[in-house]
Amino acid sequence: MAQRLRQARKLAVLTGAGVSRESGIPTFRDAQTGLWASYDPARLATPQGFLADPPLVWRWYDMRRAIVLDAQPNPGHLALSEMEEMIPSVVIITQNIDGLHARAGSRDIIELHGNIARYKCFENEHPQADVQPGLGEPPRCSCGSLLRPDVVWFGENLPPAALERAFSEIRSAQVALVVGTSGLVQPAASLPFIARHHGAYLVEVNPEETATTIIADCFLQGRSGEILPRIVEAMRDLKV
Ligand code: BJW
Repeated sequence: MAQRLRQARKLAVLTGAGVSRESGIPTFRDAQTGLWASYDPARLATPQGFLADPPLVWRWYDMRRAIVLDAQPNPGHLALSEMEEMIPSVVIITQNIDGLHARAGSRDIIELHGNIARYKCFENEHPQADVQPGLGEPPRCSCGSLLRPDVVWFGENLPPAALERAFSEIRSAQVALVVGTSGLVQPAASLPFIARHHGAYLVEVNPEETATTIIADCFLQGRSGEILPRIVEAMRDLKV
């Protein structure tokens, strides 16, 4: 497996919440500690939920933004950025909104579900910078619409350019590495299947089996903060 990675000209990495778990950021679907165990996604992560109670949703994202700002990239994020030293093209396709891949030094990142540090207005998607923290409710854009975090909620389309590029990169990768995602949310969940269909060698890293495991060529069971640095170490020991 390390040899496959070492010889790849292009590596596409699909990441989910699990890669940031060891940075102290909760995942969504863990039965005990996942966000959806104590919060209702229909009220907090849909456009309808936002319109029903804008301050509730605004405060929930403020709380999560504070966690993200406090967090540091973990050895898993760092190992992925180190792979760039050994593979000519590494693209990170992430469902995460926390910005930790960029802070770990990865240079080519496709954010499928947006970024919690950015804001836009609800009606017209006007981007908005410099929003004060702790307002308690969403301020308004100059067009009059309420501001919201620039993330993708259920029922919303993913940013078209990001999605198009993700499909294209995954089709042309020799190796696809799927890390810390349950593989339950579409369309991101279809990317590993497309990679496999186009002949990529598929490696999955996760403590649990997922919807992707059945098609993986190699399933490495464990935490990404432990497994990914070991992969990098094994790659460094190999000659190409
Ligand atoms: C570790 C670890 C460690 C733990 N190391 N690993 C029916 C069928 C098919 C599709 C649909 C359907 N009904 C509706 C849909 C569409 C819907 C969808 O897929 N729903 C499914 C839930 C059924 N998708 C959408 O709505 C998307 N838009 C879309 O499709 O547009 C077209 C359309 C429109 C209208 C109707 C139909 C189609 C948009 C999806 C947006 C998802 N948004 C969220 C919130 C983002 C903002 C925020 O953060 O608040 O994105 S939801 C949440 O799930 C978040 C994540 O990015 C996403 C994926 O979760 P992820 O990352 O996989 O996390 P978990 O918690 O699920 O898994 C964590 C994993 O880590 C686990 O496997 C652990 O084992 C592992 N782990 N510790 C490594 N240390």
